Parts: sequence; C-alpha cells; structure tokens
Amino acid sequence: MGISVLMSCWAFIILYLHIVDFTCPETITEELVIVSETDTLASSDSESSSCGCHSLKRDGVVSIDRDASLLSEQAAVKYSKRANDGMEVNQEHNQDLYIPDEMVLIPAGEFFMGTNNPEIPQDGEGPQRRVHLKHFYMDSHEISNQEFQKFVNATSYVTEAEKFGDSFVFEGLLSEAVKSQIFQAVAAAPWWLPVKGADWRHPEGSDSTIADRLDHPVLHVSWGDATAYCTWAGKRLPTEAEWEYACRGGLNDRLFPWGNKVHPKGQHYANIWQGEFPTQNTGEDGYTRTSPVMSFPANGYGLYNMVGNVWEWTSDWWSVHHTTDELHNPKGPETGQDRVKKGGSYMCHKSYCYRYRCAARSQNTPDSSASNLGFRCVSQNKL
Ligand SMILES: *[C@@H]1O[C@H](CO)[C@@H](O)[C@H](O)[C@H]1NC(C)=O
Ligand SMILES: [Ca+2]
Ligand SMILES: [Ca+2]
Repeated sequence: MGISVLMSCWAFIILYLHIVDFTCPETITEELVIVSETDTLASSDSESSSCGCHSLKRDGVVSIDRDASLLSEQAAVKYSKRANDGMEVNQEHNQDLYIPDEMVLIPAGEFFMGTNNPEIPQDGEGPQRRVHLKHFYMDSHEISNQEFQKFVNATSYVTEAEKFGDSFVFEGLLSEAVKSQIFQAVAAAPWWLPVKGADWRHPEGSDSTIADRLDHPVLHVSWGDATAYCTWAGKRLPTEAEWEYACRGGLNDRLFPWGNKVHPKGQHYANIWQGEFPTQNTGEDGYTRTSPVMSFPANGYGLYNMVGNVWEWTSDWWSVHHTTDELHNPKGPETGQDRVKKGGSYMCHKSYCYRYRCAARSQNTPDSSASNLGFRCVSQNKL
C-alpha cells in the first residue's frame, strides 16, 4: 500500500517533468499537442522568457477542450470584465479626430545595435555591434486605423487576414459569444485564438469595430499588408537596424527609448502589461489594450510608442546569428522564413515577455497577423 502510493507519486513527478521538458521553448514550437489545463500551466511556466507570439502560424493551431478552460475561469472573467467595462481612461471619442501624418528626421550616425547583456539570449539580442546608418525619416507614430482606412479607401486593398478569413486575437479581449465559437488555440501560447472574421476593421472578431479607435494602431496586418501600405505611401518598412537606432532616440546602450528606468519619476512611458500575465491586466498605465498612437511621451527623436502598444514589422528576415563586423546600412539576412518585429506590445510584462526594450526582438511568418502587431514606415527623403 505504502509502496504503491510512493510509486504513483513518482510516476506523477516523472510525468510532470516530462511535460515541462516537452513544452520547453526549444522543443515546442512545431509540436501539435492537445491543449489541456496541465499543458497550459507547464507552458506558461517554462516559457517565462518567451512571449509565445512567434508561434502564431496558421498551420500551428491545435484543438482545444473547451471544458478545460485556457485561462482559469475566474481570472478570465476578472480580466474580461475590466477589458470590457471601458476602463480606458484616456479614450477620446472625437469624430473629427486629427492625427498628424508626421515624419521625423533620424540623423545619420553610428550606434551600438543589440546588447552584450541580453535579457533573452535565445532571441539573438547580442552581441553588441557597431552599425553606421544614413539619415532617414520615420513616421512619428504607429500607422493608425484612420490612416490604414485612407489607404484601403484609395486602393480597395484586401488584407491577408481578410483573405484567410481569420486572425489571431488574445483570448482576454474576446466576447463570450466569439470565444464560445472557437475550438482551436496556439499550442505554445494557448491565450492566442484564431478568430474567424477578425481583421483590421474587426479587431476582436465580427462583433467588434474600430469606430471608437480610429486613432489607435491598425491591427491584424501581415508583413505583406504593411509593405503594401508603405509602398502606397511612397515609403518602406524600416530595416531592423533603422528601427533600433530610432528606438534608442540618440541614447547609447540604454534599455528603453528614454533610459534605463521603466518608470522614470513613477510615470508610465509605454503601454505594456501591469498585473499577472495572462490572467489579470490592471491597466495602471491607462490601457488594457491598445492606446492611441500618440499617447505617452515621445523619445529624443520625437517618436511615440516605439516600445509597447503594438509590435512593429521591420523589413529584415529573422536570424539569431549576427556578425560582429562593423556594418553600414545593414539589411539583415538575404533570406529566411520569418520577419523581424520590434518593440513589444501592450501584452508584454517583465515576468513573461520582457521585450519592450530597444534591443529586444521577435519574429513571425510574413503572413501572420494578430491583435498586437502593427507597423510604421520610413523614407530616405522628406515627403
Ligand atoms: C473611407 O471611406 C468611408 C466610406 O466612404 C468614409 O466614411 C471614411 O471617412 C473614409 N476614411 C478616410 C480616412 O478617408
Ligand atoms: Ca497597458
Ligand atoms: Ca510600438
């Protein structure tokens, strides 16, 4: 009797270790597993340094058991209630809203790209290397819904999410009606659900709109969509080097666009996640989801929301290996499978996805789109 209890206890521990090991970030990305409560717990544990957002691939979703809720039911209700109660304090509902279509000059210069003190080494944040760049102009803010609407009005452009008929939405943002229709999730990051009808006009699925968010960043745009917009505007996506140089705002080797303290003088400088990821977002910075594109203080170059709010596509292919040679206007690897995105999003928390730093980086396949991923453009000359 005593022995069999002991035995089953060992069996449990071995099983548990097996699960933890199985879901470690290196091994999980391509695995298709049924998401159960255990997997959810194990993966959020072992992925403490990974946001899981690079796992957003349309062919990477798995079936989920609705009874074994993805997030603990109580926590999900708590989160959704806050998110849906309209607690967004700085929200403006201005019909004739004016968002200046402004580009700022990023002067030519050299800087240290990456860091020798990587917080997430497996992302290829290091080593630090000297990079020289020509001057360029950069959109002072993320492309807004209003700007993207202007583009679509002029060109009748159809985004990839619209063609696929779905896009990835963070579970905490969804209405119960939409959630109850979904039976799949991303194995490595089960809070990401493929939502039918989610696109830039319907950020949380068919029952949502952008009407009161025209000054918020456009969401659910793929790398191809972002490139199409920038091309239409006579611009292009920034290279990763340009994006990071611009993010640093003229400061050398700092974590954030404004320095090394996440809350200078106790103030919030970016839209990130406060509370416990993924179950509770307290919204202390004023926003539990996206914020208007010109919220929070601009950096030294006059750029808003470089870190936080939404991730931003860059033109580079993804690789975690970098030469330490001094480079001039680098454009990243020749080929690849994923494109680099920078800056983190309103979903980033230090405990979970400490990627709201200039040196931080992540990746997605170019056809991916999600409720926390947008872009801004650059141009060589003043437009
Ligand atoms: C796009 O077209 C719609 C419908 O005509 C209009 O309501 C909207 O204001 C236009 N948006 C922009 C940014 O021009
Ligand atoms: Ca926030
Ligand atoms: Ca951003």
